[in-house]
Amino acid sequence: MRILLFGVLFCLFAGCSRKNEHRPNIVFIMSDDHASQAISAYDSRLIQTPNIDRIANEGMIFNNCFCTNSICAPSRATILTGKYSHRNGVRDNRQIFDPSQGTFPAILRNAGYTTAMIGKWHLKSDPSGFDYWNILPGQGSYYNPDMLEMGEAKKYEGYATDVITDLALSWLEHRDQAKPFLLMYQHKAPHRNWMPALRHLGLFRDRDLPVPDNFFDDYATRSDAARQQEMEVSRNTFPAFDLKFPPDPDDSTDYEYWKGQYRRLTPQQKSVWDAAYDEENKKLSSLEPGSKAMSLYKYQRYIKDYLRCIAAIDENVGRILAYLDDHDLSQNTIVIYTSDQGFFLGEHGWFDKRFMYEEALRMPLLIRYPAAIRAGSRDEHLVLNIDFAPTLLDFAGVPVPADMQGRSLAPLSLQEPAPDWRREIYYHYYEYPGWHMVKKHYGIRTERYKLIHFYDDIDAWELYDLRADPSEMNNIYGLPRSASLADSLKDELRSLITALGDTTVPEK
Ligand code: SGN
Ligand code: CA
Repeated sequence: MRILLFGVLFCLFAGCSRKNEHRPNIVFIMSDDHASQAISAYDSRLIQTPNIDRIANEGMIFNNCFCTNSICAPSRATILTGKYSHRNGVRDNRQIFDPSQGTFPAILRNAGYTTAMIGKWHLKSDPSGFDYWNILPGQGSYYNPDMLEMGEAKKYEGYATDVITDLALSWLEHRDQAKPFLLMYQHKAPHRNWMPALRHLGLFRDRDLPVPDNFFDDYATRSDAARQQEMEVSRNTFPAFDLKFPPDPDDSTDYEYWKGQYRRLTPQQKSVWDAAYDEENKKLSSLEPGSKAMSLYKYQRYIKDYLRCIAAIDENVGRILAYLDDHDLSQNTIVIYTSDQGFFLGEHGWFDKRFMYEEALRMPLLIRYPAAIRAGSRDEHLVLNIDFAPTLLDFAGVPVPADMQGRSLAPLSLQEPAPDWRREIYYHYYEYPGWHMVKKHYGIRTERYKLIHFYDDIDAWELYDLRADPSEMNNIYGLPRSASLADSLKDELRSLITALGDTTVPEK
């Protein structure tokens, strides 16, 4: 009896994890705006990402992971707290995160982990719950980035994706080895304005990438929300800043944005940069402004630079995985690869995210944990970014606070039965008016259907049958044949809003 009691107490205090007496280390890798269409483990039409894919091949790939509010700071606050935006207080990129509400890194640190946060943070308040932090201020820069190391401003020479990795490797090397560790290693790339590393400027030079079938979408059948956005590749990209076309001082907004980043390059970096884009820009003089050919050319420039940024992420993920291998850490370390949200890669003619449509709603999620997760496994359940915090606490054997709204993914990743897993997800986006002018909306997605309500200066519903119409080109809301479906989804949506306590939904 005494031995049993001792065993239980030992488990409680030593943090016995699920079937695992060694508390796992955690490397949480998050990039910014990395769509799953640009990870070859999900879709190999655009780019090969062998190092990121390794995490899936040696672990589990989640095919249906979604964010609850497709924008940066809100998703990050949700990941840290396990709570929806309406509960954690970060509904858009302007609100300041209050870390005193509890975050999974702080909880792990209290439970005996050594913790670090390196790279893009974007939550306005300083990181809290970390033994070490070194972050990009705000959005950060791609070249020779300024960083804040424990609050102290420093400038690092080099390319942000490489610099962040160097700092992460250095922290791993010098960490307190008596404790398990949590490393949050978070890239700026491939966020706008998609500036590649010099060594990748030649990638895709000799070929064009496939154009999405709905690049020239006319938004017929959709609500005005789809028509009135400002995120079209052909219309809303800045020629110099985004597309690296020759800068024009008369186009003052674009010129100032472009100069702000270009002037960060050293003279040597500028000469390699200019040579590469001068060569690519030769074609421009043959293209009529406003023509279809020009739109397609802009798309090629956008997607190539976006993917070039990902090439550097993939290489650097390879460096982290190699470090774990070389230091005998791979077996007992959970490695997660994700992104704060999805992104449009020309689908509907767009870049950016925000909409509840599939490309922006989806998040990549790959988890490797050889001590517990079977290599090459995949999961199709509907999982959310609110689930990340409970998952990591669960794997670490630490109790999950009752106010976290997500559920541990551990049973799914261990392929244990989960008959009561959620069958629908809830989403709410708020940042309007603002960048890209995506109207406020909330909605529900089941395995097959999606119902969205746009509100504020509009009152419009959209309904999609994702099985028949995976690209969401055909809004069936308002058709007689979908009336009862819409009614039952509305009922489910109302139940979700009540269950999740979202008092920010306007009364009608
Ligand atoms: C910047 C970008 C926007 C982007 C937001 C939010 N403009 O403002 O295109 O939507 O960030 O992105 S830029 O010209 O400054 O690049 S987020 O990922 O941080 O939410
Ligand atoms: Ca983002």
